[in-house]
Amino acid sequence: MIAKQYNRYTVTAALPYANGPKHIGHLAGAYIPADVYVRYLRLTGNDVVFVCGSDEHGTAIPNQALKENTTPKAIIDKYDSLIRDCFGKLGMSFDIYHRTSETIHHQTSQEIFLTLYNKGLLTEEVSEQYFDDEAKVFLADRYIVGTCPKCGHTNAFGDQCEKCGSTLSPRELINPKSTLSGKAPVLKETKHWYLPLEKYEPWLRDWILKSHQQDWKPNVYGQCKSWIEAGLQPRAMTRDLDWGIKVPLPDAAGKVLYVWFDAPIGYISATRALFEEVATGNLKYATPHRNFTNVKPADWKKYWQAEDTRLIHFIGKDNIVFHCIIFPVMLHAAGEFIVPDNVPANEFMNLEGDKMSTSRGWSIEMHEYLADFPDKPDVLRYALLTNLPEAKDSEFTWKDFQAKNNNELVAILGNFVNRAVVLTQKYFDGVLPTRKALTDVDGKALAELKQYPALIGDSIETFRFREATANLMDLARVGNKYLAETEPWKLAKTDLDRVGTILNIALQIAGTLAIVSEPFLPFTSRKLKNILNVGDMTWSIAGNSDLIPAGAKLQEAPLLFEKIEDSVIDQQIKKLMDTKRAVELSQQPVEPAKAEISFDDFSKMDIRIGKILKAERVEKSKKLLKLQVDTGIDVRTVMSGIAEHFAPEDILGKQVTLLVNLAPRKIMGVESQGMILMASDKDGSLKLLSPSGDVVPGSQVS
Ligand code: B3M
Ligand code: ZN
Repeated sequence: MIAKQYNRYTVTAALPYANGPKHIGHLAGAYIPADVYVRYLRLTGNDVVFVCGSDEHGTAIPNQALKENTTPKAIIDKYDSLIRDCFGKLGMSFDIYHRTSETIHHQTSQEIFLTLYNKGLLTEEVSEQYFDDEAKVFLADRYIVGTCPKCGHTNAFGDQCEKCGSTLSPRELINPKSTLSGKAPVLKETKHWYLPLEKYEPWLRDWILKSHQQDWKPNVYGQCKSWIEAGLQPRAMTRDLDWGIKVPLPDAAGKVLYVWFDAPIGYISATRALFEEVATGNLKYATPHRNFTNVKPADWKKYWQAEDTRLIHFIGKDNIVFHCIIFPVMLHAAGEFIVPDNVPANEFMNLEGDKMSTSRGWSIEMHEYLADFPDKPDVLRYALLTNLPEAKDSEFTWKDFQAKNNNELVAILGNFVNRAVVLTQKYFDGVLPTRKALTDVDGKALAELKQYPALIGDSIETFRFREATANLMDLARVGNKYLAETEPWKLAKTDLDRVGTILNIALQIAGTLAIVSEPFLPFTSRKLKNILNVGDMTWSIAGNSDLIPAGAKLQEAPLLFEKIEDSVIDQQIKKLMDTKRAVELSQQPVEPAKAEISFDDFSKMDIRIGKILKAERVEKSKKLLKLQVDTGIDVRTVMSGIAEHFAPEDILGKQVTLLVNLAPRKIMGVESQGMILMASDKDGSLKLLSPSGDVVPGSQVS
C-alpha cells in the first residue's frame, strides 16, 4: 500500500461528559497523548486543528442533576467550566474547546441526521419500552429500579446492578418501578430510527480489516475485528428523552438524538465554530494556537471533507466501537466526509492497585491535583506520559509519581540544565562562550545530540508516546554524561577556553531540549527558553550544534523542578484512602424500617436521661463497661458493651439516654438494670445520645 499524502490534520480528543469532574486516567487515556501529538505537529510546521469540548447530552447529565438535586443545565454549566479550567491549567492546547449544547452543534447534528434520513439510510422500527403512565414519559434505563435477577439486590438499575456489577436491561428487572413516580412502568410501543450497521460490513472489512491491519494499534484493531466478526446489528440513533437534540422529524415529539450520534458530530461542530469564530474575530470558545490567516467560516469543510486531510481520534478504549465503527459508518453513509486514518486508543490507567473510579472515590481528580500541586502541571504530564496505558492497562502510584519527579525531572533534566547555566553564569557572566578546538568526547556528544529530534519525532508519529518521553529524558542524560566526563568545574583555573567549549556544547543540548520538550512539558520548555533567552523555535532546527549563538546572554535560572518530600506523598495516599472510605460509607444501604408498632407498644418503654457517675472496665471482657448511672429514680448498675468505643474517662459525667424498664439480666455475673441507647454509624462506630442541653436526670424521653 502506498502511504497517502496528507496536507493537513484534524485531531480530536474525546469529548468528556460534563456530568462530573474528570480524573488523571482520562488524561492518560486521551488528552495528554493528543496534546503531545498536536504540539509536535505544530512544531514540525503542519497545518493542524485540535478540537475538543464538553459532551452535554445523554442520560448521564439528567442522572447527575437528579443526584445533585438541580437541573441538567446547571450540571453542564458547572462541569463544563471545571473541566475547561483544568485542561487549560494542564496545558491542553485545543484550538477550540466547544460545547455540544451550542446551537451550531444542534444544527450540525440535525443536518447529518436529515442527510441520512433523506437518503433513506435509516430504518424505522417500533419496539416496546417501559413507560411511566403517571409521569407520561418513556423511562431511560437509569430511571427504572427493581430486583436484580442475578443477586437479588432490591435496588438494581435498569442498566446495571451496582451490588453485583451485572449489566442488565430494564426488562430483566424483577418488580420494576419507575424512579419518577414509584409506580410499576408499563410497556408501550415506541418508534425509533436505526442505523443498519450490518449493511456496511463489507465497507468496514475493507477499510479497517484490510487497510489498517499494519498501522492501527493491536488493541484497537482487535476490538474492531471482533465487533465486525460477531455480526453487526442495527443501532437506534434516537431515544425517548427530554434532554438532548430534538429529532428533526414531524412525528418525533419527545424524541432526541442518541448521545453517541450527536457527540462525535461535536468534533465537526467544534471545527465549524472554530472557523466561524476566527473568521469573525469573535472568539468565544476558540483559543487558536497558530496563525489562521484569511480564514472563511466555510474552511471547516477542508478539515472534514478533503481527502488530503488526516483525521486522528484520541480516545480511551471504552470508546473504540463508537469511533471506529458507528461514527465512521455515519460519516461514510452521509457522504462527503473523510473517516479517521487512525484511532490510537489507550487502555486504562489503574490507581494504586485498583480501577480508577470517581464514583467509588478511588481516583485523582484533575482539579484536586491542581489544587494540591498548582505549579506542577508538567510533573503530572511527565508521570502520566512515562506510564501511559498504550498497549495494556498501566498503574499510577504516588510513589512512582514522586520517583519520576525526584529521580528524573529533578535529578536528570533539571540538574543538567542547572549545572550548564550556573557554570556559565559563574565563569562567563552568563554569556554563552565560543567553541574552540573539539575533542572526541565533544564530537560524540554533538553527534548524539543530532540524532535525538528524529528519534523522538518518530516515536511521536507512530503514537509511541512512552518511548518518545523516554528518549527525551535520554537526551538530558547525554548532557549529564557529557558534563560528568568533561568536568568543566575542574578546569576553570587552568583552561578557561576549554571550559567555554564544554559549556557551549552543553547549552546547545539545553537548547534542543527546550524545543523537543515542548510537546511533553510545555511549561518547562517555556521556562527553559526564557533562561536561554530564545523565542519559539521549530523542530527542524533542533539537534543543531549552533542552535544558540555564542554571545547570547542567559537569564537568571530558576530551578526547573523541585524535590517532592515523602510527607507530601504520604498525605496524598492518606487522602485517597479517606475519600474511598467516606464514599463507601455514604453508599452503604440504610437498614430497612422495622414492622409497624402501636402507640401503646411505644409507650410501654420508659426512656429517661441519666448521668454516668462511674465507669470502669470489666475484668476478662474486652467489650463491657460497668456503669453507675443516676436515673433520677435511683442510681443503678448498667453493663454496656461499649468498651471498644469509649474509654471510661470519655463518658464519665456524660448525660445519656437510657431504657430504664428493660427487664434486668445478669451479664458476667453482674445484674444489668437498663440499657444505654446509642446511635451506631455505618462504619460501626457508636455515638452517645445526649440531650442538646443538660436536663435533670430522670427527665423522660417521649
Ligand atoms: N463523552 C464518553 C466518555 O467520556 C463520551 C465521549 C464522547 S467522544 C465523541 O467516555
Ligand atoms: Zn445484582
